Amino acid sequence: MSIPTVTAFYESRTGSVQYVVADPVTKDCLIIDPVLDYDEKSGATATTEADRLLAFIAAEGYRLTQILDTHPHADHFSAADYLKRKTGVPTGIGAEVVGVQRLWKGFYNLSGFAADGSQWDRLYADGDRFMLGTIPARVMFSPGHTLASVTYLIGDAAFVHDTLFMPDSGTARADFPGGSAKALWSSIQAILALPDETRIFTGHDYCQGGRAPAWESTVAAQRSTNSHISKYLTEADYVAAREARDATLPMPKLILHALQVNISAGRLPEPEADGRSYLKIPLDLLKAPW
Ligand SMILES: N[C@@H](CCC(=O)N[C@@H](CS)C(=O)NCC(=O)O)C(=O)O
Ligand SMILES: [Fe+2]
Repeated sequence: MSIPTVTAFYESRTGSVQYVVADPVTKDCLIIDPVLDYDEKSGATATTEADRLLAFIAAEGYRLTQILDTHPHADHFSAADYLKRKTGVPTGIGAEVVGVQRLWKGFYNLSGFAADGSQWDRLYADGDRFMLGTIPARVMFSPGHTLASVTYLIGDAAFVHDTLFMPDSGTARADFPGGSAKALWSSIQAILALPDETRIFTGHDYCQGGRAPAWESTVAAQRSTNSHISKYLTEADYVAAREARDATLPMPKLILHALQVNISAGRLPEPEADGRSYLKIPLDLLKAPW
C-alpha cells in the first residue's frame, strides 16, 4: 500500500482543513482545499494561509504538482487561483462544477460568465486516475453536500471533505442549492465501502463540545462510531434526519460572498475602473433564518 505523508493546516476562522499531501519517495506533493483569508467585516483579503502552505512545501523540499479543490466552498474563499498565479502549477476540481457554475451564474445574474469549467486546468470525473509521484490516486464523485463534490483517494488516504466529519460530528449538510441528502447518503456509503484501514481526512472541524480541532479518522472508526452513520441504518432514516436538521441551520455567513469567487476557482472579481474589486450580494435568494 502506498502511504502519502499528509500534513493538515487548520484555519480556525472557518474551521477549514487544508492539506499538503506528499509522496515521501519523490517528494512530489499537492495541495487540497487551500483557503484565501477574508474578513467580511472589513472586506480585507490576505494570503497568509496560502503562503503558510507554500513555506511548508519549500521547507520540506517538496515539489508542488497540483492545486485541488474538493468542491466550490460556501463558507470561505479558495486560494487556488492565488496559488496558481504564484507557482504556475495546474488547478483541478470535480467536472460537475459546471453544474454549480450554471446555478450560481443565474443567481448572481452574471451574463458574461463562462460556465464551462475553463477556470480550472483539470476537471476530474468519477474514476479518473492520476499519480502523485509513485502513489496512485483515484477520484470518486461524491455529490450530496454540493452537486460537484469529489473525494480524492490518494494511496491509503481519502480526502472526503464535506461528506463525513469526525465521528463525533456526524456528516455534512445537504441543503445548499444543488445539494441532496439522498445523494450524500450514497456518496457516504461508497466511502464506507473502502478498506477499513483507509485514512479519512475531513475538510471541516467545528470542535464538537469544545475539544481541540481534529481531522483524521478511518473507515472502520467512521462506520462504528460516526454519530449519524451508526444511528441511521437506512437511507430513508438518514435522509429524514438530515433534512430535519438542515431545516434548522442558518446559511453559512459567507455563502453569498464565497460562491461568486469559488465558481471562478478563487479568482476575485475583475477590478472596476477605480482598480478595486467588488462583491455582489443577491437579496432574497436564500431562506431566511426567521
Ligand atoms: N457556522 C458556519 C457554518 C458552515 C457550514 O454550514 N458548514 C457546512 C460545510 S461547508 C456544514 O456541512 N456544516 C454542518 C453543520 O453545521 O452541521 C458558517 O457560518 O460558516
Ligand atoms: Fe462545504
